[in-house]
Amino acid sequence: MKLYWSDVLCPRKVCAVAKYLQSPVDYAYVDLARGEHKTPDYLALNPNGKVPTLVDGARVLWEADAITCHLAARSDSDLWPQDDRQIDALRWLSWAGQEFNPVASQLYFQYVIKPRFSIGEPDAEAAARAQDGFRRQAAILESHLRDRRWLVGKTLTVADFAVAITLPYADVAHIPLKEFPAVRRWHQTLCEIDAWREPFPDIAVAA
Ligand SMILES: N[C@@H](CCC(=O)N[C@@H](CS)C(=O)NCC(=O)O)C(=O)O
Repeated sequence: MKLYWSDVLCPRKVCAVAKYLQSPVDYAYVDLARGEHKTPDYLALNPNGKVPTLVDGARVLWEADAITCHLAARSDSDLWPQDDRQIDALRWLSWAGQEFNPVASQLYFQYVIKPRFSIGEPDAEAAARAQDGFRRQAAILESHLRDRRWLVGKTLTVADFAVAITLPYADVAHIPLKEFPAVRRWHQTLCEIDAWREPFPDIAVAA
C-alpha cells in the first residue's frame, strides 16, 4: 500500500492509525506548499486535490475516514468494530465531520495554517465565532465522555482518532479545550498512545 500524506490535519489521523496498526504502507510525502496535490498525476488518484490518499493494489481510496476504516478492516482490528458498535462509531465519525471538526478546524486554519502558508492574519471575528461553535459542540462531547474512557464501547476506535484531530493543536490554535475537563482527560489518554502523539513518519525517509 502507498499512503500519500502531509503533516496536516486530515492525514494526521490516517498516519496515526497506520502507525498504531503497523500497517504495511509506503509513505509518500505530498508537499502542499509546492502544490504537489494539484499535479495531474496526483489529481488522477484523488480528483479532490487533497490529502490523504491510499493506494492499495487496484483500489484507490480518498477520504481520511474511509482510509482509517479500510486499514483497520484489513488488519482485522477492532478499531473499526464489526459488531453493534459499528453504528456508534459511524455516528461519531459523522458528527466529527459535520459538527465538531468544522468549528475546531476553523481555529486550526486561522492560527496554524494561515501563518504556516503565509496566507494572511488570523480573522479575529471568524475565530470568535468558531470558539463559540466549539464550546457548543464540545459540551456534547463533555457530557458523553464524563463517565467513559473511549467514545464507543470500552475500547479505542477510529472514532476517537477522528474526533480528536484538532486537539493536539489546542494551545496554538486557541481551542478552548481547558474548559472541558472530561474531553481533556480523554485526549490525555489518547496522548499516551505513541502513534497518536507522534503519528507522522520522517519526511526525509518518505518517498
Ligand atoms: N474530506 C477530506 C478532506 C481532506 C482535506 O481537506 N485535506 C486537506 C488537508 S487537512 C488538504 O489536502 N488541503 C489542501 C487543499 O485543499 O488545497 C478527507 O477527510 O480526507
